[in-house]
Amino acid sequence: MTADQQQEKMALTRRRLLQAGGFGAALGMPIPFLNNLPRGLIPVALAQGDKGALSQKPGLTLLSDRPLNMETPPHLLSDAVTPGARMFVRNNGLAPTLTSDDIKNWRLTIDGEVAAPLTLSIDDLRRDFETVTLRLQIECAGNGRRFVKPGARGNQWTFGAISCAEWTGVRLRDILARAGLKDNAVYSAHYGADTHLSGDPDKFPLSRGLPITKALEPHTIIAHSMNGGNIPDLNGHPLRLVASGWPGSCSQKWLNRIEIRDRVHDGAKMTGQSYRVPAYPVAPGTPVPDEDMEIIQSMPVKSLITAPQTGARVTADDGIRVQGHAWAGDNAVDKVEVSIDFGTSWQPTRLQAPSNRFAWQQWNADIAFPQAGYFEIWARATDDLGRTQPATTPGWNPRGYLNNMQHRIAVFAL
Ligand SMILES: Nc1nc2c(c(=O)[nH]1)N[C@H]1C(S)=C(S)[C@@H](COP(=O)(O)O)O[C@H]1N2
Ligand SMILES: [Mo]
Repeated sequence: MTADQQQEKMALTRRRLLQAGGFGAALGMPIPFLNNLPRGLIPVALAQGDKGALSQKPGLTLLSDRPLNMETPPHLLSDAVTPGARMFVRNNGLAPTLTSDDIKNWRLTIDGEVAAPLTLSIDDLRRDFETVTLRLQIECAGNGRRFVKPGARGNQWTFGAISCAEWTGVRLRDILARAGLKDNAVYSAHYGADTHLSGDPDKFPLSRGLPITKALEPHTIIAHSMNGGNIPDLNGHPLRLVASGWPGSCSQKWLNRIEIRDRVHDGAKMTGQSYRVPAYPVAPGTPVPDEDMEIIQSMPVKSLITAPQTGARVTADDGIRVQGHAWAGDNAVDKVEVSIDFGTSWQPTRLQAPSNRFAWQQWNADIAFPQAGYFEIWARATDDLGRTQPATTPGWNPRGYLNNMQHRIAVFAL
């Protein structure tokens, strides 16, 4: 069959299913063969149906339904602690459908270059290791890809592939201490219970890892809870790794195995062009050979304007309060400034200290407009090494990662 014929056949199947009463009636029932359905069929219905992803996350923007990817509009990210319902979703494969038994019997295996491999239940984690609660930001390395030119394939994230929730769990380093790292341990390899889009059980949609130094960082945790309750299903319930400040892909969801390796991990989306950028600056659009690509580590400094909402009508005389967050990968944010004259002049904002390292930082400023009319508000953050967000897209790379250009919103001063 040619691709055209295949597409035609799929469209036909879809039409017939819709005519037959569709899946709407079936929603709410378990659909055991969900993972085997043809591309594009069920997930749309699920995303839009009552039990669907959008009803779990009202107001989020659906970027793709198979795999499921949703981002959060900036004005819905105003909370210092992101609620589950407003946490973006980035899936590389199909989220697992878990029964309560699956969750009760969940096991985390620690193996590879360790003295004593471990198999731990979630109760073991809660009981045998010190519990920590931290606010940790998670940002997809592709956040901002939409604005990169020439464009890159992949989810066209704008600004909303970022969250900062309060995670509770145990330090990965405490678990690794229990297992006993061998001298040749250099990298971790993470595995989750989601399935590959092809349905092939031998393939993983994503399996990334960390250099052992980042794995041993005291803020790298295995979380069983979020915001005082369960982790949302789409964000990794019942167990996930949180390695804040690095590409979100390092924070494996539905975590069930960490292998310690004596070399850099080569799992799904560790190699080739995935989550990698050129080792040297390249002109936009230049193909870069795989061997010249480097694994992304700390994410760059960035900020977000969460209020007002872009397009808001405000009063010129009284001025307004502008607010948002800023974060800087492994670093801290030193200052955030705002401009209402297209970057000609900048004014300082009040910036709060992070509640802990790797938490995003809140900032706000009171702005007065010199006259009525159209204004843009731009924000730029600077990290503690003096690095500031660029006004336009920074160093081009083939997959459109690490775009930390300034966030801009528009307001009408009346
Ligand atoms: N098991 C698993 N973990 C995963 C992914 C995935 O596809 N499967 N996606 C990763 C990517 S690319 C990102 S950006 C974050 C997003 O976390 P969130 O969906 O909870 O917002 O999860 C990461 N962890
Ligand atoms: Mo990501």
